Amino acid sequence: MSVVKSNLSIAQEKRLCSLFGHVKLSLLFKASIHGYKAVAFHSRCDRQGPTVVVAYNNAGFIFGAYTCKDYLQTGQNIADDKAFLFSFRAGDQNQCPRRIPAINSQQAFGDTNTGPNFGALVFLHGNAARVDSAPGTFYNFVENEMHGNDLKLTECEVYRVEDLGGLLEKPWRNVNWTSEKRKELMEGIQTYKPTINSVKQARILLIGPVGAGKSSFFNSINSIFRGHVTSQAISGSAGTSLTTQFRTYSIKSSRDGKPLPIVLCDTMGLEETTGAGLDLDDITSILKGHVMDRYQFNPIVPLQAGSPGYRKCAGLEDRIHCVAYMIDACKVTLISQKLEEKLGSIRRRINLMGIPQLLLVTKVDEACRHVHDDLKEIYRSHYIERKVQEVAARLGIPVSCVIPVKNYSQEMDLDPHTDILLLSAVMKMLHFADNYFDDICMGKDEKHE
Ligand SMILES: Nc1nc2c(ncn2[C@@H]2O[C@H](COP(=O)(O)OP(=O)(O)OP(=O)(O)O)[C@@H](O)[C@H]2O)c(=O)[nH]1
Ligand SMILES: [Mg+2]
Repeated sequence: MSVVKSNLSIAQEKRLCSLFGHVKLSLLFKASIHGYKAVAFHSRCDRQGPTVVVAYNNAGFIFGAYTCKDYLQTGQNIADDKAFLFSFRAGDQNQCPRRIPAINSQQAFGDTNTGPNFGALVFLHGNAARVDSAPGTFYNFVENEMHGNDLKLTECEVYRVEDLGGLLEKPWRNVNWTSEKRKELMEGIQTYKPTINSVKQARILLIGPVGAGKSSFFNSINSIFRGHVTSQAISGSAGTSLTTQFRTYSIKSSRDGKPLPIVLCDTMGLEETTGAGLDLDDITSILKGHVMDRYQFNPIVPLQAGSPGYRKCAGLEDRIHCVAYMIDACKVTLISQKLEEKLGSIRRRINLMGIPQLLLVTKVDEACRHVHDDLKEIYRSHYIERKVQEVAARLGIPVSCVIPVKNYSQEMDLDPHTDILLLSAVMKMLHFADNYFDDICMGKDEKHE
């Protein structure tokens, strides 16, 4: 699955966004990839909430249409007082985009089975790389100013428009951002002891879609204890999972220090299609401690008992004591139904085994500009709060078990605020692992009674 890239330059995206305020654009449809066909547009853009069509032509115009309503192919004219057409010259940085509201907001667009149909502009007209232009129908404009009379499209994209909102008056969780807190968290992790003597290290399994930041999370925690940014685990972006081996990472408390009482287990990314990405049966084997470090995942054939990489006699110390799901904050809304179902089956299986689970929402810096500018605003960001609630509801995990974090990705130096969020997440993992150990002890006690 290759990544579909936007045609907009950063400067052009900024100019487009200036029409909306504080929003985030996510590319849903790109005609040169998905086809200049109405049916291809509808299959990707129906029921997506607020969207903007962005068309390009050889005359150098970027023009299109926004609606805050769903495309549903009802055959009706749709009322939308927020809808508008827009246009700007691709190369002219100083020109403010033109914004043209509907003549009558009761008729903003025709919800037909054609391409996006705003009356005066119908994109993908005749299932081709064309726009039909008829000013006076729903919208009025001068054709030369809208598209330079060039109706042949060189590209046509549709983006979901997400309102990022502003900042809450009060944070919805309180964080102590002091250097004392950072030190306390590091010491808390260094001195942690599982409540069961036979287990020396709590094993935490990281599971999540491709590119969610699983390997980066290990790299980030490792960096904090090393005292500088490191990247032992391979991380980056590719269509499929970069991590193809099961890795159990021990972390030293400093460069020459003792191993910490925690092992982070990194896995291959989940994919929505069967036979791709991490397999449910392999997850079960990992949970039970049967999968050895550096086992090469094979999405087609799960690990079999007796195969190389299979640990036959797995003890409690080999098992997983807490599972941490990782989801990219920018992709929460884009999680497909299939992936949601896959995550649901994984969750049900882990629930049956009584292993505590929490969820880390990564890339908060990419998802929200306020957080990008100042990480301390993380619990005041409307957008992050909404994403946490949305992902909690979709995966059936209580909001109290969802932690937003930022991994180290391009930074050269450590940042104390980034560390505090990451270390707090590790602390929570250790508390959850304790719950698992307590449960096992109670089970034993009950058997003895
Ligand atoms: N801005 C930002 N980038 C991040 C964050 N976490 C990870 N990344 C970037 O996202 C990309 C994917 O991260 P990985 O850690 O490789 O993701 P993964 O879940 O291990 O992916 P696979 O192994 O391919 O399944 C990398 O380019 C990281 O630098 C984050 O919190 N913020
Ligand atoms: Mg990885």
